[in-house]
Amino acid sequence: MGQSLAQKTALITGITGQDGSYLAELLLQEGYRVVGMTRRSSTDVHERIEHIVERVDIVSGDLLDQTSMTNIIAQVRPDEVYNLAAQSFVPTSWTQPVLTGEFTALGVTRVLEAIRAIDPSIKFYQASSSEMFGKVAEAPQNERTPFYPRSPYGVAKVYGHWITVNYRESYGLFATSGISFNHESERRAKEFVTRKISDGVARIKLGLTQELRLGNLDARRDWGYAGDYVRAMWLMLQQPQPDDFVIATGRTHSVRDFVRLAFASVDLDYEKYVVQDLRFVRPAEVDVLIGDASKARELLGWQPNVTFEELVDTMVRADLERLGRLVRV
Ligand code: NAP
Ligand code: G4F
Repeated sequence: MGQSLAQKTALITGITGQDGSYLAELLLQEGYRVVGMTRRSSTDVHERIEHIVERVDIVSGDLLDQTSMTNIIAQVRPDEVYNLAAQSFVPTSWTQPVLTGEFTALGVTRVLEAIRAIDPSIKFYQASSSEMFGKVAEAPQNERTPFYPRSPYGVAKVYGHWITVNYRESYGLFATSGISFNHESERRAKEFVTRKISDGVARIKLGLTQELRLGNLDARRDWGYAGDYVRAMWLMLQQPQPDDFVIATGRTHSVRDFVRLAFASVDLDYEKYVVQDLRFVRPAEVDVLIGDASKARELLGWQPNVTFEELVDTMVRADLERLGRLVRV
């Protein structure tokens, strides 16, 4: 792929994931050369980036493998690295705690070490998480709220956050941590609760199934739209100084609210279809999250554009359309 002198290069780890796909689209629009790191797989994992795969460069590497990370940074020589790759599903972190620590915690150090060794002027973004607040010390949560993670995933993200801060302070790296609250879209993997609900509602509406089995309906989250959140990630790396930023909508809703609205959007009553299933209840729960993104609003000029109601509706419509096509075939 040809590159002009002024063109910036961004490396995205986790480009095949939800956020990676939206961020790649945004950076292409902004004129970047986009390089995406993918790990070896025996199946095609490019579904979310199929529409842009001709416009990005794909390199093969793994957060578990220091050599691959160092070689990629040396070969690509990015201006900016967005570290989005992780084992990101909270329940899996209880069944695979060591692997989660390797990917989600130590993986961050491997990327930072590669940057430090090859070119410390490369800007680095770490995808930190509101799961770090866990059993929350205050509401709403901001950049100064203490962490109290409630899952091996949350613990691993706390490590990833602090190693980012530490490399900023120890070596002067431009290392920024974005503490994002939950963000969703029609590209969300189906095991996460919002997509599980939108997919389930569409299946029930189309007569493909009769029930939706869920865990704790009372948990509350600050849910936003993924497309809005990747814009914040990019803005963070355009600042004069590296820093930490909370990205959130400032509104919280229960899983039950999401369910009720999703069923209502297709004129169904959720109480007739939702079955509580203890298999989906967690050993330790994060009961309520709500973020205060004032710093991002003031310094980045960032604010979310998509409301909770729009998000629910968009996700249900997208699943109805997708499954409707399959049913018609
Ligand atoms: P996602 O859809 O689960 O994507 C995760 C990505 O990481 C995938 O591309 C996956 O590749 C890649 N990956 C996993 N293990 C890897 C490894 N060992 N080496 C290289 N790549 C690996 O997650 P997401 O929702 O886009 O989230 C992006 C990041 O933000 C994650 O770090 C997540 O923890 C964090 N975060 C997300 C949210 C949210 O609400 N979405 C909120 C806060 C923080 P494969 O396709 O090969 O599996
Ligand atoms: O959709 P979830 O699985 O997301 P969770 O655990 O909040 O984590 C997501 O957001 C984090 C940011 O805060 C990210 F860091 C992380 O990578 C991920 O993207 O669950 C949301 C809530 C939980 O309280 C869960 O107990 O929904 C509740 N829930 C109820 N029934 C369910 C279910 N969750 C899932 N996945 N499946 C259920 O059947």
